Amino acid sequence: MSDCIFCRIVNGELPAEKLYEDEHVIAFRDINPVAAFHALVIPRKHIATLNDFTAEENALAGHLLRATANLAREQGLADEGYRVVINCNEYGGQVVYHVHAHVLGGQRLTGAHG
Ligand code: DGP
Repeated sequence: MSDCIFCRIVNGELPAEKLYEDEHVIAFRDINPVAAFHALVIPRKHIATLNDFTAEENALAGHLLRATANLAREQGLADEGYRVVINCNEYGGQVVYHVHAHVLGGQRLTGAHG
């Protein structure tokens, strides 16, 4: 989708500090970090929200989750711990409608929801 910010990052039309990419997903630093480490992991394919994954996309959903864990490990966060958040729709605080997993870490995170 040409009007989607994250599709434009996928296509290379917008810059991003990429930390990982493969055939199916890209990880890059959040432009507005709320933790010492804050990255986003997104599918290359435009899927608007967590609600929109289909059964045919089970493998992609699993790959996205595994990629978040691999990123956290590569960034040295795995042992101390980190948080993965997927905001969904308005009440969930979703702003960018291209599904993404926030990976937060590098510090002790307070409360269940930060
Ligand atoms: P959410 O509220 O879950 O939709 O979070 C969207 C996140 O996307 C928010 O933390 C800021 C980040 N973001 C928005 N636009 C850009 C951008 O152009 N580049 C990068 N790197 N991050 C962005």
